[in-house]
Amino acid sequence: MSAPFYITTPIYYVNDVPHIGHAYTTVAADFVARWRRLHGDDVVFLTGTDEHGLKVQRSAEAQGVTPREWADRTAQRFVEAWRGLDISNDDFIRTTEPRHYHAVQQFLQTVYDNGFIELGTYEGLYCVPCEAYYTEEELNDGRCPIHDRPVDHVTEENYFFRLSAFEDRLLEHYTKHPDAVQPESRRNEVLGFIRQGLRDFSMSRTSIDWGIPLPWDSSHVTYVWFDALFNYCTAVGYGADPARFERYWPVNYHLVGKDILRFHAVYWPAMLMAGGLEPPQCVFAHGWLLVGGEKMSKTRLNQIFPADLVADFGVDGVRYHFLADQRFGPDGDFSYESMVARYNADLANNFGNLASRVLNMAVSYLGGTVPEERANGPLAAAVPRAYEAMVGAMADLDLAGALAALWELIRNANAYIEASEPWKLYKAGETEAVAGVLGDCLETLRAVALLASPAIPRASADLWRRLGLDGSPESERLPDAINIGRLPAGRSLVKGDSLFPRKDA
Ligand code: ME8
Repeated sequence: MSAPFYITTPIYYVNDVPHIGHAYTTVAADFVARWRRLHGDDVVFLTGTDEHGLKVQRSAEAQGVTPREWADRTAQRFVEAWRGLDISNDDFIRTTEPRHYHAVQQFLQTVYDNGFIELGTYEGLYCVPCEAYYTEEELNDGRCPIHDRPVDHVTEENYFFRLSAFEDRLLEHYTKHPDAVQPESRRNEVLGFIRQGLRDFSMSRTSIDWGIPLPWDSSHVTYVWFDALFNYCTAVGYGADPARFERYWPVNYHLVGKDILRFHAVYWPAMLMAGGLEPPQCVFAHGWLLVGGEKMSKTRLNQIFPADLVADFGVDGVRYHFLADQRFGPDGDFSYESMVARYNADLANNFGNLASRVLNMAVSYLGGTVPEERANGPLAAAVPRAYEAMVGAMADLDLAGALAALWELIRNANAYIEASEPWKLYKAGETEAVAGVLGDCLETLRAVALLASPAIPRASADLWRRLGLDGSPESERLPDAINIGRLPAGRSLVKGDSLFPRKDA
């Protein structure tokens, strides 16, 4: 029976259209989901949209439409953006769906009955883009530390979530599960925040009605973050399908940007505990994709849209860049120039070139069929070594490291061709030796197509077909599928066009 594996992206606000910052997290989650499927896991990969709250309500007002119309319109943009990047999500959740209303209300009632929600008055400083309250000390000269804009002074009668009751339990949880927040620097940040002392937070609003009403007091709607975080439980059947929920919860990975770490690693586990549920197995917070050294945002007008990059680099080119160009964890700068450079170096020169050289030689020297012979040269050991390195890196979500290990194999294969000079062997009439060398290279290409498929599914599937293989890399199961000798002799090879044509700077 295959193992359950549940991975999520944040659900994105529908006040904004999808840009490459959103794509960054989503492509990363897709890579991991595909990698796990390739190992036979029963994967649920969830993404979606966050549609309630003041921020969305105000965007809709600015457009002169109802929040629901606005949400319908923008949610569709996200669906299309992910289709355009070959994202393999199993579900797309919208917080305005009835399934989510039911789940949230049931959960709220449980937390209320457990005594962790109580009525109070709130007076505070609120940042609408964050949908969060700040204290004076947290602001920079009275401005939101994330959005660098003035905050609103708000007084409301609110229900409060008793976060303060969970300080010890959270610390105990993170001591027992040191990997539950990654990377390490983020874990330290979370521990530091908890140790400073946790304040109860207001979890309802009366000033707006665009939200989920509290089941015991319909004059209040649920605070958008309380509603949004619960999407992760709704999607796997909380309150509707207990067996399914039991199977996938607690989630394996929540991938999030560092901007929303606190919500995911402090509020969320406490909320779950309050409702008698287990906290996430791991919250992994990555850094920002910066443009010219700044975070991309609507107000800075420095947003880049995935479809524009796909037009220039293809789907695989864009996916590969996000995964390989910066480590998953720290911030990284995005630039068109470095994208061209990496595309040419890694995809056109290394990957594409290896495929076309090997296939061309096999067509010229072997009549275009997979030979029986194998030289059992250095690649026979390099293939499993690359796979093992990828397994290790992927276990740590070192996505760029995993691809670097695979590209090391590609470089080894190119170097092996240089060293063994099949063209000379062919001229010298050493037919068996040529077949042996190319046999090893073709086996390696098969392994490369297989291991690259979670990152660059299109080129990998194309290469798979050119190798005369049936099905697609996705129909294979690792680790068995990595074994050398899986490429059947006698199959017809196809040269085809270049997989990644070079780009001019
Ligand atoms: O925060 N670099 O939604 P959001 C890297 N609805 N990642 C980026 C990025 C950038 N420049 N910009 C955005 C919300 N992201 C809430 C989440 S979850 C229950 C609710 C990515 O639309 C990154 O994953 O503001 C970040 O955390 C997320 O988009 C924020 O998306």
